[in-house]
Amino acid sequence: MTANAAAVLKRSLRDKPLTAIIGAHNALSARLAEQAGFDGIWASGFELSAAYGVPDASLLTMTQHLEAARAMAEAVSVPIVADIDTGFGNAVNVIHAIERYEAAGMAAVVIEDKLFPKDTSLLAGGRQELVRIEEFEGKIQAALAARRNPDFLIVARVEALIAGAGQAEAKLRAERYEAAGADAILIHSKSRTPAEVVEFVTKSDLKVPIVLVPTAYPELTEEAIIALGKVKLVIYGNHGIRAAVTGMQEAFRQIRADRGIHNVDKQIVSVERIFELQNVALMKKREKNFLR
Ligand code: SPV
Ligand code: MG
Repeated sequence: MTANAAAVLKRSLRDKPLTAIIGAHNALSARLAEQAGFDGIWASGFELSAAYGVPDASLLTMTQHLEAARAMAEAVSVPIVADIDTGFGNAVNVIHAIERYEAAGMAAVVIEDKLFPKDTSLLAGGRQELVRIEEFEGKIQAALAARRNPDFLIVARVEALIAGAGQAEAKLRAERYEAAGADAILIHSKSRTPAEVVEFVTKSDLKVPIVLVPTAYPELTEEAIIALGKVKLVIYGNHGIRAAVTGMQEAFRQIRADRGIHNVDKQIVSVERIFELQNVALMKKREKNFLR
């Protein structure tokens, strides 16, 4: 964990053309993301829900997500952006959440403007109910009032495009959330092409940085995002859990097909690599110094 992860993230957003973070669901996946060179970790509600084998629909508690995010923060030195969904209820719940996520060493939180309990954004036919703008302004202001470190970023996530409410509603909400004090605006879309977010970004008068999650429109590369000019943060939402499933599915299938582990053993990482990821070397050093 870095002493001031929030300041590190803030500096990255200011100085880099684009900051790129990726979803993780535990300390190990966060560590792999850091080693791969990402600027930070997205403590994804979707990934954690999937890891528990439940829908991403406000079923996990705040404590479950907070503990997973804390474990990630303890395992890496890059900043963690915590996905706190709708803030787990109303503005009072938001204050409770901000106090705890900030104390746990997060650099930022993203709060989305949907009704609690939410449904996951990318689900075809999902239940996408937007909260009233005034209520969400209150939640943003509650988050701002609750944070202790002014560098701790409060990102407002606009779900109007996800809900099918159109560009005008998305623009209105983004502007109102910026005026309420949000440090950045995440515009989410489940459109299979980037056209919808590109229209939003190019017509935007926002002064605060824009955040994209290009899961549904994967052809939008970082180069193309930088060319848009106003986007400072890209979040690769769920590739950690999808890659994990790809890997485990194939390895497990192979072991069953082979009725043994003789083939799979050469195809997966060694036990030594896992020791490395567990930081066993550090434990050995401590043993040497302190075991008497
Ligand atoms: C998440 O990763 O939990 C997100 C991104 O919120 S999405 O699943 O695309 O809504
Ligand atoms: Mg989420």
